Amino acid sequence: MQNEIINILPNQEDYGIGFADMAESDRLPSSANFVGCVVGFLNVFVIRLRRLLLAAALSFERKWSDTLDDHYPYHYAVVIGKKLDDAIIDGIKDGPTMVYYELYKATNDELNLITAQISRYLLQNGIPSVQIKSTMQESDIPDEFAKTLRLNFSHKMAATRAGLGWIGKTDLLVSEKFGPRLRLATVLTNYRFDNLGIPITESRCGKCNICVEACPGQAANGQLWNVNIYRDEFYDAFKCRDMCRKLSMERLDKKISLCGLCVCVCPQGKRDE
Ligand code: B12
Ligand code: SF4
Ligand code: SF4
Repeated sequence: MQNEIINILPNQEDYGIGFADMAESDRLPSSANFVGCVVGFLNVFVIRLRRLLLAAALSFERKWSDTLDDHYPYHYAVVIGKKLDDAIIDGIKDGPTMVYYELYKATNDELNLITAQISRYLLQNGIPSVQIKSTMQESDIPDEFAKTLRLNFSHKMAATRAGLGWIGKTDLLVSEKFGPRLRLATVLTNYRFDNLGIPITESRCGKCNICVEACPGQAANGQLWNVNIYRDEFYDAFKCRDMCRKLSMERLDKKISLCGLCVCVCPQGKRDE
């Protein structure tokens, strides 16, 4: 089953693919003995309390969950990452370009086609699934989005669960092979694949701070990610969005949110120059 899905990819060198168990178990420490259980309980309690306090601090707004639990009754995911063209990504070192915008649209189309093919293949084998497109249509975006800049599904979370990479200091999925030069799409299903990826639960950025320093919106504070840290603790999506809008208007004369300097400068996955 997995090999057939992998074979749907048109060219395996330019893609990352992973199979994920989307359950939230990584937040819970595995406690084999009584002391472990107590520590585990306290840990979970502290994490929950911290979440509650954070939520309260955010004006009692309902925060969108970082997990699937509330919204999708699916346990497993196929995550596809399409590598972005190096020459085009290297070309955005001073801000977004028209060719980057074109690449962004073309890659979305390509990913949507592949995930549709995977869904179709699963269905032919009697397995229901749902395709989560690379980008949502304007009409599908919930009203709350304007206040939170969060959707109820994170491709990046599916990717860390599939073992494809970690979350970098400017909140991008960073893979060992392609760095952040990837665009993502997902298919969700309840079919348990035989070879699931090993989830990555913490950052591998170490002391690197290149994207934090290069970010023109000063959107990140340099804190390292792990699965118990919320996005808003280390990265300000509003600062990023505002800078993306400003640069898109200045450089492309378009009301969109493109920047991508953090994608361009990351040394992970960069070709030798
Ligand atoms: C809303 C959105 C934006 C907003 C907010 C960005 C943000 N980082 O939240 C704005 C407009 C600012 C934006 C900008 C850009 N975006 Co955008 N955006 C999205 C979108 C549609 C939803 C993101 C969302 O809801 N986030 C909510 C939070 C909660 O989730 P998250 O940040 O995705 O991930 C968190 C959790 O998943 C958690 N997590 C990860 N693993 C695990 C595991 C467990 C167990 C748990 C509990 C949690 C957990 O860690 C993360 C940080 O807390 C996604 C598509 C999608 N549906 O995923 C694209 C997406 C994130 N964007 C993408 C890109 C490329 C960009 C831009 C480069 C575009 C550009 N401007 O040129 C910039 C870069 C921004 C940046 N540095 O992150 C790519 C990222 C690819 C990658 N390699 O990471 C995505 C995935 C689109 C895609 N199909 O590939 N974007
Ligand atoms: S997209 Fe631009 S503004 Fe947003 S985090 Fe990356 S470098 Fe900063
Ligand atoms: S530039 Fe450095 S800090 Fe930023 S994501 Fe890449 S490795 Fe991590």
